[in-house]
Amino acid sequence: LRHHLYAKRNPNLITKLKPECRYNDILQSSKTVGSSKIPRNHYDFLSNGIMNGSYSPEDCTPLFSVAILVTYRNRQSQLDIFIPYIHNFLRKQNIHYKIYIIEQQDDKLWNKGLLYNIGAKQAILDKFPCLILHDIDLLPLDDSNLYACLNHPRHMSASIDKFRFVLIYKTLVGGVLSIRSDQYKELNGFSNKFQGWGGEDDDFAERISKHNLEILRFPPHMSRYTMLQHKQEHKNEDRHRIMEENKRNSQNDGLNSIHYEMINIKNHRLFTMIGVRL
Ligand code: BGN
Repeated sequence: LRHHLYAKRNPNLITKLKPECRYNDILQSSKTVGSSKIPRNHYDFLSNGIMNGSYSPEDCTPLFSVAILVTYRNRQSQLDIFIPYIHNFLRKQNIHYKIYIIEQQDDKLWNKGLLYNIGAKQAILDKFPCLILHDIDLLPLDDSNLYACLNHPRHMSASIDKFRFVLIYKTLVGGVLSIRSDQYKELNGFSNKFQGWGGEDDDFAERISKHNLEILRFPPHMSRYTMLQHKQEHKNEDRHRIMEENKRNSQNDGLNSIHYEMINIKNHRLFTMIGVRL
């Protein structure tokens, strides 16, 4: 997988003259995170270097700039677990990252594909070269699962406890997926037509293969996640039909055809919340 590694900084990130961060031994570098250095000021201590959901390592120049996109509605208890967990996990990785929560603020059917398109549009505007599409109920278990893009999309959550750590089918891309921003644009993002649970990720896998991209995976032990418990969402009964329809036409349905009402973009310390009505 090494030759697939795709490194690109966010040009907006001002980098001082610092050595490049190292990635070949993440476990080793993670030991240095809890150093006993006295924080420069109280605010640094409070924020641990995180601001507006964004973090960049202090002692080295990161090679990777990554936007983490999390779609969300009405799962406060999961957000409360996910946010601190993921910051602790990611701070050990020596990457520059920012967490976007895209919240559907209406009572219409859940539309995850459209929410991802909205988040991707913002992250691309913010010059992030790499997107990680992340379910809020999945927590990564292995520090070597690098949150960065490779030269092909990577399904990062192949091994989930809920599925007894077994990949349930080969083309699954749901859960956690990394993809370069230029490739996301090339695929025209997700279909906006899937309302309710299921199917939008399988449709996205179709788009990936249509554009001759592969789905990469790290070895299973590096791709382990634990899933937070919740009740099953209402399934979309139309999902098979829409998938069949989309096989014939995906050019006009996706990132280039999103309709929504932007409510606000709110900067919290630990994440940036994009509130929308669909
Ligand atoms: C599949 C769902 C995915 C979901 C996985 C894992 C469908 C589409 C059928 C045409 N696909 O069955 O959306 O991510 O299970 O839960 O329902």
